[in-house]
Amino acid sequence: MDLRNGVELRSLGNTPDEFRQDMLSNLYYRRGTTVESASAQDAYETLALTVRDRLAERRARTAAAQYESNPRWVYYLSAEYLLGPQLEQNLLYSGTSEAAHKALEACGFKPEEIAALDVEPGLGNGGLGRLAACLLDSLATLDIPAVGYGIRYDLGIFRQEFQDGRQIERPDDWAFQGDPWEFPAPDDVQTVGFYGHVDERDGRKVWQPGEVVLGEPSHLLVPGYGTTTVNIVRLWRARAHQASFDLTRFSAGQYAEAVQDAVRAENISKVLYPDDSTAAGRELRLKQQYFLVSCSLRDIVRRFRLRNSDWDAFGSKTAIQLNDTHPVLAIPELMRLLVDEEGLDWDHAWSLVRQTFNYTCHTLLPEALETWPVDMLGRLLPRHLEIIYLINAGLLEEVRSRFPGDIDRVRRMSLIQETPERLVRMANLAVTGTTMTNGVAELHTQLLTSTVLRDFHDLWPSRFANVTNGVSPRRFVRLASPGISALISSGLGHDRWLTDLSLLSGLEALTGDASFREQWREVKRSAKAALGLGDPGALMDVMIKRFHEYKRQQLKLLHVITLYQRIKAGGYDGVPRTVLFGGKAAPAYQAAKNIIHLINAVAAAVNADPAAAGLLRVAFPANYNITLAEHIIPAADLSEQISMAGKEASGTGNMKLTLNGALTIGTLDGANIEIRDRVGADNFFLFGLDAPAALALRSGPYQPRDHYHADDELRAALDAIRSGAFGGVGHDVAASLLDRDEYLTLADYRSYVDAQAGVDAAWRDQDHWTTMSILNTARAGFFSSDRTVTDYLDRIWHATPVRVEG
Ligand code: CR1
Repeated sequence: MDLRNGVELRSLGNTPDEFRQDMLSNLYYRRGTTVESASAQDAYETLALTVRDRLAERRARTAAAQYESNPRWVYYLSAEYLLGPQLEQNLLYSGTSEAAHKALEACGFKPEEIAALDVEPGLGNGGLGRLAACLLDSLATLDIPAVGYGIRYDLGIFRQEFQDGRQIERPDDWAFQGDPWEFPAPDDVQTVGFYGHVDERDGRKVWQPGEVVLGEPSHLLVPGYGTTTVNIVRLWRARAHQASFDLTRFSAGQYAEAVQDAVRAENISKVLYPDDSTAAGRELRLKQQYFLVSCSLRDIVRRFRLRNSDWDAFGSKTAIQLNDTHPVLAIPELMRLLVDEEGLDWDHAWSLVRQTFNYTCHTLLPEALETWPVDMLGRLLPRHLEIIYLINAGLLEEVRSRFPGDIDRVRRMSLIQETPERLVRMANLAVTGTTMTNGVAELHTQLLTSTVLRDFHDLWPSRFANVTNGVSPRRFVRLASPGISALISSGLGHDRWLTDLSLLSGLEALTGDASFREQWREVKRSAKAALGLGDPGALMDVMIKRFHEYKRQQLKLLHVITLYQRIKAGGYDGVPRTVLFGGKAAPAYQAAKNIIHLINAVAAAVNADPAAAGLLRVAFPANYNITLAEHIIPAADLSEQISMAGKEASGTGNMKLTLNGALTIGTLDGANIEIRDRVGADNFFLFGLDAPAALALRSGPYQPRDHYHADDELRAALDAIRSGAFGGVGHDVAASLLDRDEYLTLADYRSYVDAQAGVDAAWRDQDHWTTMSILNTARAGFFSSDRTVTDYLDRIWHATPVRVEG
């Protein structure tokens, strides 16, 4: 192949023989060992390198083609990525699964055992981090020149264990054995400043940082499916400057003191904050955010300069997406680079900045909209605070001229909250410093523009758009469900659905084919058998997501207790069910941890009771992550999407489950609404208050105890919890529901339990259930992240593909 300057690259072969040869040379030359003495870990790493080499070759072609065309780049800035296990993905995308299988066997290794050594980098918490990974997958698949930027945390999201039913958090040293997928790039190291003061020199502001830390990048390959394009995600790791090692103290035996500055520097990328949807107001987190932003922007500018010299072109060559507010300091940082370092005038710089950035909001919870104490921000980043004040002055001037005399509005929209504490409002800064702000589902965008960001929508209505989330069909259908995928492909007669998911609609015609229905049922059944949690004949009822009171795992639990009490009373008329929970709670979120503890206690009681055998079982495998999700999702019959309406921004697990033929029981919240619109009301179990009704009830004098008194089954379930039938933790959970019930669990209980009776009735007609299941898959093609990326391209990024010769 012809790269730049006519340099040729030898192409690697993909026959089993060639693959085996390359594996052997990697084993000898890069692992430094032999077949006879190779451990399973050696085999895994060697395999990974051999697959990686194939992708690296495509990466080289991609980089050359992208450089050549000098396109508009899409840069995705995200503090979190949940990339999932890399081996199976990279085998599939490089088309080497079979060759690898044969090569391993020829060397005496069991492919499944080797695959099990692949550790997923858990560099994110939940939906937002996984969405980032799905978008990168689709960007590459659609041949868009794109780079993801993030942080290479030493410790990812904690490993969850249960001890006496309680969640225990263990460190996740994911790269302990090294990470064979990573390419370190120490020569692209960046220097990041913190603290210090601002001087003025020749009329220009100069920030003199009081502390500097190095940002060392490495990248992972992000292959597209069915195309040559291989993009990258670049992750920054904090390194101490060598000057921060105090040799004098070390020589004097003061070992801890000698390294304390170095340790402080490297702590910046030490650990992922395990909070989901709550702002953690800690200085270290603010440092992480600035670290990501500063390293990434310098890298983006470096890349821009490879092909361009004129700053005027910057905005048209660069689209930077801010994934939630975590990277929003990029706005003042780019202003600082352009004005202080490059000498552009303020207005010119501001127009480039606004042209460059766009912002995605992922929440409706007011407590999740980040704010930072003015003092803290000003101490850590003195020049940035000045810049934020200047941006604010411009904003407030515009507000005053548009809405003269509306002092309240000025107060609400200011980038600075004044009372009770002075805080910088990052979401306000994000909307002000970007071209477009988007929500992640129709309802979410509508609620954003009518509530949380209403004032900004009043001022700049055309700056808002919706882009409904999506998921990668490669990861969450093809890799997660080889069985369903093979059946879909044989039913449709092709596998083009993997890159055009709307083609799933071809399955509708097959619902009339009894043998196809039978095969569909069989595939779902064997996925349940493979999961090994409960009888494969039972209805697999799945609730997998982070633990949060607004998501209402407690509602699902009340339903389980009600079923159990019906069994105990001899009045159970439901179908056999396995109820499966999966998910983590933020370590400091006690109410959510109580719910986990209580679920485990109820599971222990139910699973040990012979009366429940064959009727009800509760499974709660620990440490829910992408790897586990890929096993659970294909096995699910029922998808629990039961948040209080108006709280879940979108949800993406709901999409993954629908695509795998699970039927949803859900509220009219987030993307559930769009799922129901598409699969049809007859193929969806709806219950509960809608968003306006929930809001109305919440804003009045809501009395959860009224529901307790009015409903015998609800009362019995709560009494059991409260009395300690499932341990002391039940008391706290019951008290919180009876006294506050912030998320209207009791108000929705009866409607939910009745809808679950509808689920039982539907399950009894297996043939009809299968038809509904197929229809769910057939009609869910919209929820591909390829469609999501296409929407971002049309509405926000305005970037075009660069095709790479194969
Ligand atoms: C939202 O809670 C949404 C994802 C992706 C989550 C969820 O409803 O589907 O973002 N937010 O847009 C989140 O993870 C930390 O915040």
